[in-house]
Amino acid sequence: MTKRHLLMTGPLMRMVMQQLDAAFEVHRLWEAADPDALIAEVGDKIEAIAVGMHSNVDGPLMSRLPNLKIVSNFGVGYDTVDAKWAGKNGIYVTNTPDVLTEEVADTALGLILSTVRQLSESERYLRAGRWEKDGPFPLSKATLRDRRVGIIGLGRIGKAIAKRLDAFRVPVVYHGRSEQAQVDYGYYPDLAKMARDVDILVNVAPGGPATHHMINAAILDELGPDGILINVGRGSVVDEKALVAALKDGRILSAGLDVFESEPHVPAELIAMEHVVLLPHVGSASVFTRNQMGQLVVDNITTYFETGKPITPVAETPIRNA
Ligand code: NAP
Ligand code: 8YV
Repeated sequence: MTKRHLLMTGPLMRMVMQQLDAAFEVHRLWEAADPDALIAEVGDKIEAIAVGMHSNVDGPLMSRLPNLKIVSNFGVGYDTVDAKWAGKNGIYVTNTPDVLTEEVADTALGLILSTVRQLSESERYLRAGRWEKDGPFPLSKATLRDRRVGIIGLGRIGKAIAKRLDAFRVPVVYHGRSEQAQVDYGYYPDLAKMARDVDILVNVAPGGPATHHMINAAILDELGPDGILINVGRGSVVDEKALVAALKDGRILSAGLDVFESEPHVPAELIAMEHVVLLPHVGSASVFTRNQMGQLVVDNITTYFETGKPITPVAETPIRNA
């Protein structure tokens, strides 16, 4: 039986590549000496794309693939795929929701605790032999006691973070584009007002033009000198230059970041700051969770070709029968 043709824009997990290689004629764009020539040669045969966060799948690329039916994205965030263009042109886009929710919420809590209680900094102190040489690590400036958390983006992951904070007896409020039904947490339609009223801002909103630099100098000033910013959403949501300035000037206390504006680049000024906590985008990065994400990338494509409908299409995707 002849295999359908699939374009892979960059390397994915081995278990994903193995399964896709077995089921499809896979074209590896990043390995092509001339990617443009590869698209010109096989573009009209391509029916599916498998993509990670490493590359953009935009209108100009998709318009060169006239038989494209599905773009399967590794990750719940799909800001690197032009889903609006795909939807308008009858192409499914899928992501990997739910299977990573608890893992990312765990990471967010780890970042909150580590930042508030300066745990990374105190570990570096111990490893440098300073406990023995200089005495006890200084008391942490902050505590989780008497803090309020404001979550930007109370979606799947935001709710899982809030649930964990409930157990810690830390009050939670949230900001989003609209108030949610059946949610007891206080809603702030105005992000600046929420930033003024809370001590910790946690961003779990997606990337993209609508949220670009939503957390800017003015929002950080509202958060104030005791305030802490946690970002597990997307780096593009935070104006990184404004954040560095606010941290340097002591206009906010600290930050715990898993995502950055130009990954894997992290500004040297942030790296030089002892009191901030910086993670290399590991929110979902356990073998257990990444395997589930990878399987969903494969299953979305194979299920689409078997049934005409993928498992987890994104909101912009038109539901239609193949
Ligand atoms: P989700 O269920 O769709 O939640 C996203 C939330 O963001 C929604 O509550 C939505 O609320 C809010 N939102 C969307 N656009 C907004 C805007 N313009 N302004 C304010 N709020 C907005 O998605 P999820 O599964 O929780 O994932 C959320 C994001 O986390 C992903 O998109 C991804 O960027 C990030 N993520 C990061 C990692 C990591 O490794 N660090 C891992 C997984 C996910 P409204 O619709 O009411 O506005
Ligand atoms: C992944 C993520 O690290 O799901 C997301 O949106 O940011 C993470 O789970 C990323 O997608 C891997 O490429």
